[in-house]
Amino acid sequence: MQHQWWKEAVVYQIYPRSFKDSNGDGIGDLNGITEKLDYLQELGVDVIWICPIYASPNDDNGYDISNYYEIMKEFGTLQDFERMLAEIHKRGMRLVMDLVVNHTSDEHAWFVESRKSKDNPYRDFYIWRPGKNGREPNNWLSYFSGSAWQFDETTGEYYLHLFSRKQPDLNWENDQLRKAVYEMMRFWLDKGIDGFRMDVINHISKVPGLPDAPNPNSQGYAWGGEFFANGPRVHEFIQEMNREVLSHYDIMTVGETGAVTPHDAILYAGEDRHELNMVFQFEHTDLDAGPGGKWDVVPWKLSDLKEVMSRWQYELYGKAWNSLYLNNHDQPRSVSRFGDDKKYRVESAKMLATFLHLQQGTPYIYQGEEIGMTNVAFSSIEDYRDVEIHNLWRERVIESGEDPERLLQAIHQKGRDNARTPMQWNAGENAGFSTAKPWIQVNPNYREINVEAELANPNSIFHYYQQLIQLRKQNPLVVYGRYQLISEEHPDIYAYTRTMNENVWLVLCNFYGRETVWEKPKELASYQIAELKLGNYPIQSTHLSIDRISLRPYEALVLALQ
Ligand code: TEU
Ligand code: CA
Repeated sequence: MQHQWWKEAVVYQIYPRSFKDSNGDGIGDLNGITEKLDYLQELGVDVIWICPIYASPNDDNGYDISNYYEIMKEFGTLQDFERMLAEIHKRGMRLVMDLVVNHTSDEHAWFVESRKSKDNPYRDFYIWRPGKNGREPNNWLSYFSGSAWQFDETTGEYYLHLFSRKQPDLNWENDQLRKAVYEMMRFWLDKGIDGFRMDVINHISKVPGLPDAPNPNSQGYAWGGEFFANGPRVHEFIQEMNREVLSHYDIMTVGETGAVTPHDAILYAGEDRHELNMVFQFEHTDLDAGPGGKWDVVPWKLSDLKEVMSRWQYELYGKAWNSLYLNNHDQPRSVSRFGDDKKYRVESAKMLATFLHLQQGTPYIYQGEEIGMTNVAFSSIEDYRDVEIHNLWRERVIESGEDPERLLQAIHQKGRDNARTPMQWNAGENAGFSTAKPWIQVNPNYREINVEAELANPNSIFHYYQQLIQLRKQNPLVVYGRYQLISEEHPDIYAYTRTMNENVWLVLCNFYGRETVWEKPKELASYQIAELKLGNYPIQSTHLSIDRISLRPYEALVLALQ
């Protein structure tokens, strides 16, 4: 297996709008990030991935870009950007930017031109079709509720938008469009950035003819994923991008790819494929979705989590590299979802971190995860800001009369705004995020959960993450060792080993708030004792017998076998 810096790195994801406001307008910004770089350096992360900071009308908080060459006004200037980048590099860290090229904003100059007339030179930069039998060109659903098509009066045709109406899909079949994207990528890479996280990059190639999807709902719409995820020309396009742009720089790339299997991931990120370095898969974040989809929330099962994570570990081993994440700006907070955000918040946050960071792959920490930030439960829909949530509400409650309380409950569990409340820096006004009223309310638990309190407490979650990161830096086994699930049938414990040369480490994670016992399985019969490398409870001895280990609520242990 090739050694690479991006395999050894730990990535920290910043959602700039909610990270730190430096100028008192209630919105996080680039100078706010620069102010907090020492904090990130103290945590020990190597790479910072910043969600989109380009000019945008913010229908989807920057994922709707109106100018790829400008910084969003609320976030600062190009000069602020250059200073931030220089300060990141000065601290030995690297910067990965978001690349959003499946769609632009409808306010992007290309789209403004494109919608003007059928023979405009930019017409074909987007996906335009005439209606069919007085309806949309096909029956595809948008990710953000309703049809994926919007009628445009000027030319009497519809344009495709897999996301919001203000996010028209780009037409990657057009060579000029692809060239323009590559040129824009070079602009940022030539400024010295260190890579891209590529938004829904596996959606850029649509099946020609844009066929109707099967199994329409009562309104006639259906999920068309099979016609736009991992489409016919996607690998050709990414290989072209690699040849034209990526291969000329020492960078890291990660594709955001919903609806991928390990087999697909090897095609995107295989060591010999000349495409991307790794992808984000979504199988583990789909475990609490019922037959009705994301908002039909069901309890997830530990046995499923073992199956999914292990399958990704086994199938990618030696072929492609895993990315490891439990939350991001689109997902609920991991401690609320997979741990216990009340009685055992600290223990379970540390356990989840151990579980994730000791697997093979590049770990991603989402802002606030390192202090155990939790989901939020706003009592009114008015307090939410996310376009996905508001479209859902309009469709289900306003238009279809569904029970608002039930939907609000699902939003409390799964809504993207759970991850977007302001970073909790201290117990002061607005959690130290801003001197003004923040664009979205602070989670009321900021008085107990905040960075200042974490830094002051040697046993905090923050300090545990620091230790985990150091463990990775000091032990190549943590990066490159081979993964093996063990004690598969254990109902409470997720257990696995990592092996490199003659060294074997054992990771034990109790996923529940009760004591449980682990007994050594026969494949480890030749080991009797272990050295404790890390644990989330205070332990007196440095060595322990591994025949039978009793684990406290949410206890996690990392043991080097002897
Ligand atoms: O997300 C793409 C995506 O498919 C999901 O994670 C999506 O946000 C979720 O399923 C909605 O339920 C990316 C970005 O991460 C997200 O923030 C953007 O809204 C989206 O693309 C459009 O750019
Ligand atoms: Ca600001």
